[in-house]
Amino acid sequence: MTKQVEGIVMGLIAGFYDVQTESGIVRTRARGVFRKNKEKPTVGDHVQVQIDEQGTSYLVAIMPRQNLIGRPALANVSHVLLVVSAVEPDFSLQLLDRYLTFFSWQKVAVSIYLSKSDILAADKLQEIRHELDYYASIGYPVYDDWAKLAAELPKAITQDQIWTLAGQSGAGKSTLINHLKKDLKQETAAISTSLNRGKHTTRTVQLFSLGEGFLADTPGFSAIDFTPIKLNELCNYFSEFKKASVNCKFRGCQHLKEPRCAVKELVQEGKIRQSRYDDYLLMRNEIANGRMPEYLK
Ligand SMILES: Nc1nc2c(ncn2[C@@H]2O[C@H](COP(=O)(O)OP(=O)(O)OP(=O)(O)O)[C@@H](O)[C@H]2O)c(=O)[nH]1
Ligand SMILES: [Mg+2]
Ligand SMILES: [Zn+2]
Repeated sequence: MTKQVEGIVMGLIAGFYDVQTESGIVRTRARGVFRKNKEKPTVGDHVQVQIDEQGTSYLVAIMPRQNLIGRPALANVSHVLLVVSAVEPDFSLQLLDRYLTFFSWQKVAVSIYLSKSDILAADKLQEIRHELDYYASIGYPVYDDWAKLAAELPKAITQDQIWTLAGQSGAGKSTLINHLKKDLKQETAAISTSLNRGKHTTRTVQLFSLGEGFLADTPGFSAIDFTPIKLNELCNYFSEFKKASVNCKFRGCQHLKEPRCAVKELVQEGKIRQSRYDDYLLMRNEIANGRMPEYLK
């Protein structure tokens, strides 16, 4: 008798999909129909798997997705754990703002983890902590201690939620996942110092069970494309701008040259970070020009 089971795609290995079902992992191929429809099952997808009497299984249906992010892609992400390194690669507010804005646009919540705080001089570290306090004040939980994260994360990941690591290559995503799940041994590697840009060691997306849901390791991705974002909606993805904008004189204020702009007033008072505002202007330019600047590629 043929039976049909539901599950979540955990990983992709040489054309096979590993699907977590109630009765364990099923390694299966996908029906040819997906190729014809230019659809592709993706890690994180909720799927239906058909298993016949001989035990042969086929992935036969993909349930509607909440979202699809990254390259390689991950589906149904509810929360990002963004890993930013204090050094190697250097801490970058600009890159942090890029990630936060991008994920805000994708309607994905973000927590920030500062890695490599153990190898930076105390005064420099203090500066970074001070910067991150600002991000905590605008609603992003910040961690710089993996032990604390390891204690809280499993409780935070609720039923079937998919959380993912994100951040620059070499930032320490796989290292963190190794800390979080001692039995996992994701490959980590020293970053190439010549470029100060991580060497890509993680090449595939894979889900690991954690708490009541999943945590995904992903290859580092830092080339974020803002061009699909509508220019006049960008300001909505800066949470503190959005909050302040109810006090702007004009509805739909873009916080540029408009009179009585609450966002610009807060920037002048030092209550909104100048760096956030500058990054907002840079991203606007990028969207208006339809391409990202060369130095960020
Ligand atoms: N001292 C120190 N080294 C770290 C820390 N986190 C990561 N590293 C080192 O940084 C290097 C890169 O770490 P990975 O975990 O491979 O980085 P990744 O973010 O997974 O990189 P990709 O897979 O390329 O995206 C490795 O040599 C790690 O040992 C940390 O908190 N402290
Ligand atoms: Mg990695
Ligand atoms: Zn305004």
